Amino acid sequence: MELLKQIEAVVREAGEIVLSARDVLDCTMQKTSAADLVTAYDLKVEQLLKERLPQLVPGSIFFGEEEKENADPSKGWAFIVDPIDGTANFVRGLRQSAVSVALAKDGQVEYAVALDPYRNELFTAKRGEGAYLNGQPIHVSDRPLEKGIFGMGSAPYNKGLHAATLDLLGQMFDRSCDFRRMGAAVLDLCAVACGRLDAFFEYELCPWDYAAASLVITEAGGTISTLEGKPIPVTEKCTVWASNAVNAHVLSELRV
Ligand code: LIP
Repeated sequence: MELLKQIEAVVREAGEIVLSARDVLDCTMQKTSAADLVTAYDLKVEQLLKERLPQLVPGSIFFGEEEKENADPSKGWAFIVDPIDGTANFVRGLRQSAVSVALAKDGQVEYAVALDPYRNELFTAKRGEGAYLNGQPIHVSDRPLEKGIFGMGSAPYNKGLHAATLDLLGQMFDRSCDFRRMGAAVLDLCAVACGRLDAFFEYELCPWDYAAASLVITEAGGTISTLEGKPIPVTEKCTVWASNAVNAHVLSELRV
């Protein structure tokens, strides 16, 4: 079985754990703040992925959101994993969360698998071979922002970014029809890839939030960078801008 299919199979097993969750509030803990949560299910999913994924690529490392320590994912093969993206949604039963796995080689994402277990939507990509939703090719929209809807994240773990976030939100809202804040960056970015959203920004995301979706977007004909217009790293937190090709120029016209 080809490597992408092998990763998909493990991610689907992880999705079953998400769907099996019961009494999530009883197993929820705070990390850095009341906004930054982790549950026993995040840990259970990450444990499954940590056990199974590195076996698929001997010598690879595992870089996961809930690990106490992570090795440098920019050297050799590295699985970059968010076991449950949108944990705050998961805790509250909002059913807008994802399991996200990127496989990078020397800091460049080569394979991407992101699963919305609630809608049974599996976004996949292999570098140079396109992006897919449940096996069907996907492509970004061709809607200009003035006729579009964009997604955004509110960087809830860093209150120091709220003023900048709200300023940019106002700029983008003035140029568009509307915006959505759905609470799972992986799904927001995949929504850009399949044309449901026409752009996205957030002032702070971690590699596990954006790594897989970054490849899905570029393989779907979209663009993704930092808000400063630099390439997305896979080693550190950064600002994120993503859009369809039609709106790529908008970033240079914004005050970020
Ligand atoms: C979350 C993202 C969300 C973002 C949060 C956080 P987590 O991921 O999905 O969009 O605003 O800052 O990064 O922590 O639930 O995996």
